[in-house]
Amino acid sequence: MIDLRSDTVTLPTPAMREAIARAELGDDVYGEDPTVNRLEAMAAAMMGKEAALLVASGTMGNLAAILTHCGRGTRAIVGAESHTNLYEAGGASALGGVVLTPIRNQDNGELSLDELRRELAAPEDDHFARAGLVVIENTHNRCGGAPVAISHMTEVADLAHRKSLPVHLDGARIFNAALALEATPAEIAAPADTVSFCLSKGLACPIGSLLCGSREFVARARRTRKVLGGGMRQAGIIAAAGIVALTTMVDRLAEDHSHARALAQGLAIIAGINVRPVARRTNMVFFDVDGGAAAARRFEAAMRERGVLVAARDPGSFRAVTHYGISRADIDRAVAMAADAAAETFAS
Ligand code: TLP
Repeated sequence: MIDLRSDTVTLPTPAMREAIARAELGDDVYGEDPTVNRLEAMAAAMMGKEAALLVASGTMGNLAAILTHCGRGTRAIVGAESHTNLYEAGGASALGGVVLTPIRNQDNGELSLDELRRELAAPEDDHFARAGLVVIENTHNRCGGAPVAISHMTEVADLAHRKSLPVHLDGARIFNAALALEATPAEIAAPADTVSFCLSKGLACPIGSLLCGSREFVARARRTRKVLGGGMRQAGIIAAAGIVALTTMVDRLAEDHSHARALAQGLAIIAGINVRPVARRTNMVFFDVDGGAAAARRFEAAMRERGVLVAARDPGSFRAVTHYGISRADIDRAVAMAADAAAETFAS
């Protein structure tokens, strides 16, 4: 199978398996796992923050961030299309009593600054939940994997900070953003007070994300992580793969971006397939097929029969993600199979 559903399907590299087997371990709840401590120090340095905390997943990283920043009954202002708003099972509300206030995302992943200004201008009034946080996402998953300009992030942060509100960056794919924006991860994270990023997407680790921020914030987030049941013991097993990822898997993301460009170009010339344009493509291709939901179902099944998996999104639309383990030959094959599947879909 050529599995393009997500970069989360990546399997660990041989070097990761080797590092996992040899990892020096301790009890991380006591702060005594040397491999976790090494990974957290590396992550903090790469993000330009004082400290970092290893968590089980991107969802846990964002949740721990929101619960640490926000008190019960406060509002986190998030993009309507953001992962936090749509795909994190309402955790911040369910577990932290935090109200998510969605505001519009532009097609390029930026937040509507007008709506943000309006939200932030809400008067101190007992009717309203107090604002506690602004969340941004880069790269922006649902907005085509678009890298969001640092200048925009700075504008958002300036507006938030003027109201003494912190900013959290969901940087699940911050290394893809860095590559596309020709910037360092630290430059991208700089406008935000805290940032989470994932080891288990394009970097191919089996598990793990890091939440980074000031020493004081991370100490509080460590407590939140414990509350969430996320205090792990010999977590160096996870961290060992993370260290391999940060040292060997970042530069190769360029290959994924070039594969995504090739895939987008290949799909774009197939009749009945419409590729959603993005200004700077990272590792994702969003497309829809003519004929609505029924045609889309036929297309997806025809792709599956031909050994290619893509993720169904909104009715009639799909996402394909390139990643470690997908070669240029796989992309060429996926395009050929898509042409075939489209011909079958629209013939019937
Ligand atoms: N995204 C997954 C799905 O949940 C949609 C994917 O396949 O892309 N932030 C962003 C921007 C993400 O894309 C994801 C995962 C997360 C956070 C959550 O990470 P995990 O899956 O580790 O909890």
